[in-house]
Amino acid sequence: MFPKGLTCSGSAASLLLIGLLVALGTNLERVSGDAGLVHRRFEYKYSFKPPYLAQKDGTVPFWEYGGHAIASSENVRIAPSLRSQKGAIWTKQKTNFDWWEVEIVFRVSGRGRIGADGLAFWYTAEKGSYLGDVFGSSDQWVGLGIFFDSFDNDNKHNNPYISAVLNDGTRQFDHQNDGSTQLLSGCLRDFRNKPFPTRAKIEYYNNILTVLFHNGMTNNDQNYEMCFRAENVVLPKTGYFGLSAATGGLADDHDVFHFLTTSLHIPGQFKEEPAPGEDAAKLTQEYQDYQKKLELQKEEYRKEHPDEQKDDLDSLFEDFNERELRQIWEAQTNTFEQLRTLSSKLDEVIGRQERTLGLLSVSAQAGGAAGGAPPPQIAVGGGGAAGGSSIMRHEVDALLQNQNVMVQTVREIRSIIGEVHARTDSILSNQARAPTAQVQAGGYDMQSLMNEMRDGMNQVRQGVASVAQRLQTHGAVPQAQGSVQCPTQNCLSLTAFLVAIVVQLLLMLGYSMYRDSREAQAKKFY
Ligand SMILES: [Ca+2]
Ligand SMILES: [Ca+2]
Repeated sequence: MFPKGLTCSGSAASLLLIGLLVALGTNLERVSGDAGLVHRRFEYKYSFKPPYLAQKDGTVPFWEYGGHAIASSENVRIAPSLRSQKGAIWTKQKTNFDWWEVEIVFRVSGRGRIGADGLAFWYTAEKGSYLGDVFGSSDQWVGLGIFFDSFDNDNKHNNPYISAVLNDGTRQFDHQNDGSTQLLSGCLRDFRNKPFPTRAKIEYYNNILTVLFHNGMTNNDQNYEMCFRAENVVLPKTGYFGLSAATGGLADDHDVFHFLTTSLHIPGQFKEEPAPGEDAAKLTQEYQDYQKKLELQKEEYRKEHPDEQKDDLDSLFEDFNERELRQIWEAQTNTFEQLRTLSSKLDEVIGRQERTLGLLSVSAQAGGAAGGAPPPQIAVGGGGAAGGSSIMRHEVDALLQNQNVMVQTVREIRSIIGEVHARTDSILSNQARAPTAQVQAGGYDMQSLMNEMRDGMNQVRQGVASVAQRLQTHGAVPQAQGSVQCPTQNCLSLTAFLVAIVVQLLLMLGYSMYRDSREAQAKKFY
């Protein structure tokens, strides 16, 4: 009966709990759904990416670059690993949206343990120069600069560093202190010489500037970490996106593979494109022309370089070392992934546990406030429906385990009692067969048995009352012991008995004689 009630209330509790969790879950989903309502649109006129990043003539569609920058079909090398190089690339058009997110996939690599100078991302009211003083671009800019600063100018051992600096066009960049005196925010991250390209996600939405960083240890584009988040950031209403880089005495290659801009629009304020039909037709035509042009160019290239084909084939095969390295990296990436999943799962579990504990304490408080009477260990009461939800799975398990232990103990006690019973029976029958000879021996046997039984009694008293009753029925046995002890007492009291009788007789005789004499005297008087 007890376990039955337990499972009943347990299942009711778990149902209630599941219900609550589901309610919580839908609530969370709704919130994220709200966040998801932000309209996002890919802005191809403010983006570049491989393949065909640069066209055959070296131009990057919708972008302008200069200085020592070199664009290829795969990337833009904004500053090459040579001394004192500077370069930059800027969008041709000003932005026409308020909020945006830019994802940059880049690589800063060099042979040295230390590199220089760094790479910069810009969002400024005007385009900067291609050979400027601040990471290759102009000083005294109006807007935002985010610097991937490789070289430690102030010797505080805090580079490579990612820093964000705002400028209204009046201040000169504090190179000597790595801009630390002008910093909006930043984070210490090593972005040099990573196995995979490093990434940065820069989001500007509702005057909140957020920078996320991907350390390039994996090829998974989800592994972003927070670098910083700054509120109340006011940037120019419209501006140009740009990238610049510079080298010094030390030199790194500064390569950018992807520059992907997404415009963000507050729900309800999303502007639809005018006359989409016309535009789409025009774009399709442009695309088809471009494809044809590309194919023609490919054909030409093949005719001009018949040897290239072989090289291409050779490059398809990797040598032993390369393969081994690749396999190691793949394995490591895999391990890292697994760890990440585990970690996130653990977080999930901890979150759930905390949520459940919170619910538990709330319901426990409610139960305590409702009922003044001491609450039973298991709340099965129909009145306290909310209180019934307070049983946890592990508590139920613990109770069941305790019960099992109790049942086992009772079984053991029962077997002990059975043994005691059997022994008593055998002793009683022995006594019945040979009452005189066995009495003494039986007496000693009974003594040890008595002890055993007393122990048994104690155990049983601790255990179950019904078993104790059963023991008490056997408790009558000790009374039989009175007859066991009596012969020794009898032997002693026999002489005393005879003496007493003799004394009594003498007394009686004396008394009768005395009475007779008194009666004789009395007869004389009357
Ligand atoms: Ca620096
Ligand atoms: Ca520094």
